[in-house]
Formats: sequence, structure tokens, C-alpha cells
Amino acid sequence: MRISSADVIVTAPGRNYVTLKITTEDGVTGLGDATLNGREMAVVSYLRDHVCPLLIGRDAGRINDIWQYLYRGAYWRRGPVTMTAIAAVDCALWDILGKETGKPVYQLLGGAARDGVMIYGHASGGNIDELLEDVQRYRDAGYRAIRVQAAVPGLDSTYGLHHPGSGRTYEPADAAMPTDNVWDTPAYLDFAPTMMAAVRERFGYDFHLLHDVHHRLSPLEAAQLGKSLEPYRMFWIEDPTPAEDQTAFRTIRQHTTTPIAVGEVFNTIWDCQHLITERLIDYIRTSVSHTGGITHLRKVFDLASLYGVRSGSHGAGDLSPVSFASALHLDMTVPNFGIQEYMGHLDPASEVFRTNYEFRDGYMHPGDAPGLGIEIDEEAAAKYPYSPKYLPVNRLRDGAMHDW
Ligand code: CS2
Ligand code: MG
Repeated sequence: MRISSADVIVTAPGRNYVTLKITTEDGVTGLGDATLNGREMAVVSYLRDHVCPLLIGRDAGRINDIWQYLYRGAYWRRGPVTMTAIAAVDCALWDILGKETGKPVYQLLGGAARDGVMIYGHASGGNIDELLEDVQRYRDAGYRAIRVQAAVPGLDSTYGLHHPGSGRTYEPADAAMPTDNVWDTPAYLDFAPTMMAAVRERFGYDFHLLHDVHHRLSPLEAAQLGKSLEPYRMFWIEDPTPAEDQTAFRTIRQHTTTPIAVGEVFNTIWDCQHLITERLIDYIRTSVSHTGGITHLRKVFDLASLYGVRSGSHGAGDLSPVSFASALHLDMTVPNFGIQEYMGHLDPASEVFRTNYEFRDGYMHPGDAPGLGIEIDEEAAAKYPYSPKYLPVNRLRDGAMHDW
């Protein structure tokens, strides 16, 4: 099982994706997602120039050793670029091991701890009526958990909504230069409880309700938000404050019982350590493709399990179907699984990535094909060339840059 080649495939079926394909001397291939939204080519270079040449000739079955070799051996550790590159290698090696042994990866990880993976879908609207219509759509489709976002009245644009005229896509990274959005915290804090009240009033309480704050509040504002949402029994509020300021979460915790989810921008167990061990959060949102792959994310979830923190991995559309398949295999096996985000992918993505996962009754299953159960059609991939695309940036009314 020696590695004979490692190739990076860059394609844009609906949005930009970077995929690592590792091939063994026996011709077995494995895939890993290496997409870092808005900074894609940094990971491409890291892989092509510094990682792929180091893999040739190595035993593909020594997944732990290769992980340590890339992490410790680089001297420069952590960070999104490094950890996304390592993740892609790690997932591709698990994929190869599955294909070699004829087993789906979740079996290699110790087997299923559940029958399926609860996912949450994303309802949104330009106003509350549109949002309620969208929630209805997810209810009809059988979702047991729904994230809700709506345009904040008085603001020209609100991040995280379906893009008008774009069908089901949203958070589209569709601009050659980042556009400026304008943000107003008091307007948002006034609006958020009315949005949740409308959703609960119409649909009741027999499904999980989630909301993403996109790192925009101060600790006290986040505490106020959490308190104002308590009557609506949120499953979580996500990223209430910028995640790198970790003691902020102590303040939020002291004031509200609304559960908190954090971690989509974290890359290692070290980033999560204090939030978990000090029980400052309820869900850890690190993803398989930005946190060192299955091998490392498993350690994060194991640490979290000691402290009653559950998993809730990031699964936005800028993580490719390869990432989503990898996440599902791990989600099947962790005892402290909480929920998995599923934003879905645009239609051209299914031309390029052949998937095996299946949605049934609110749950996803990764399927039983050997490995990750995902293939890439490189001819189709070549039809969708890369060009740089950016999400918007966020400014306050006075023009100052703000978090998003
Ligand atoms: C969002 C992300 O899904 C989420 O929770 O916060 O979509 C995030 O905006 C993007 O992944 C950024 O690349
Ligand atoms: Mg988020």
C-alpha cells in the first residue's frame, strides 16, 4: 500500500472546492477535502509544494504516523491552512484503508453508535413571513432540526440568507472582491426574539431550533441575546462572540441557560481545550476538514465527551461533499454526538462528486460503500474552472470593520 501519487484537483461546480486525491501503487485512490473558503489557493500550494512530495513512497496504512509526520515534522504547527492540508491527507488515507479492507470508514472507527446522523437544515427569509414559509419546507421534508435566520429590518443586507434569485443557495461566495455589508447590533438584538417567537408560535416546540450569530456580539450583548431567547428553547446559539476570546464565554454562561455552540474557525484540540474543560460551551463545531481530519477530530470529540460537551460539526456549503461524507462516518461513531450541519451543495456539485449518503426521516446515513463512499469525476471537474470568490465583509454604520 505504498503511495504512488498525490494530486490536487481544483474545481468550481457552484462554488470553489479543492480536493486531494492520493493513489497507491495498487491503483487504490482516496479523497480528502482541502477547501478553505476564500483562501483556497494557499492550501493548494501548501499541498502541492510541501506535502504531496513527502507522501510518495510512504505506507498509506500508517495513518497515525503520517499525521504526526506532517504535524510535528513541519515545525510550524496549527492554523487553518496547515490543518486543512493535513485533514485532506488524513481523510484520503482513511478512504484508502476502507477501500483496501472493503469496509465503510465508520466500521473501521469501531462501528456505529447510532442508526443515523441527525442533521439541521437552514431556513431563512427576507422577512418573517418568508422565513416561516421556508421553515415549513424543512418541516415537510422531515427535518428534526432547523436553523433560522432572517433579514434584520433596517439593514440593507443580512449575512446567512438565501441570495435573492439564486434558488436554494445562500452565503454565496460570489464576488470577485468582498462586498461591504453594514451591521447594527441594537437592531439585531431587538429583532432576534421576535423572529424566534414567530417560529415557535406557528410551529410549536416539537423540533430543534438553532441560530447563528456569526461572532458579532460583545459578551454582554450575547448574554442579553441568550436570555431573550430562553422562552423559545433554542437547541443552540452559535458563535455569539468572536471565538478566540475564550474567557468571554464565562460571562455569557453566567447570565443565560441558552446553549452555546462554537468552533467552526478552530483547527486543533488546543483551540478547544479551555472552552471544553471549563464547560463554557455545550457543542463543539470543529469540522473534519478544518481540524486535521478524522484522526484529530476524533480526539477533540473524545476530550469533549469527558466534559459533557457534544459534537455539532460545521457543514456549510463551502465544505465539499467529500468533507460531508467524512463527517458522517465519524458522526456515526462518536458517543457524544449532538448534531451535524447540512447546508447541501449546488446542482453542478453532483456532476463532479458522486455521493452515497442518504437522508431519511431527519437523519443522514453515510452508506455502506467501502471507504468514504465518494468519488470525483475529474472530467466533469475540469468543466468548472476556479476563480477567486469572496464572502462579504462586515462594517458598522460608521464604516469601522466589524466581526462576522
Ligand atoms: C456558517 C458558515 O454554516 C455556518 O454556520 O457560519 O457558513 C460560514 O459562514 C462559512 O463556512 C464561512 O466560510
Ligand atoms: Mg456558523
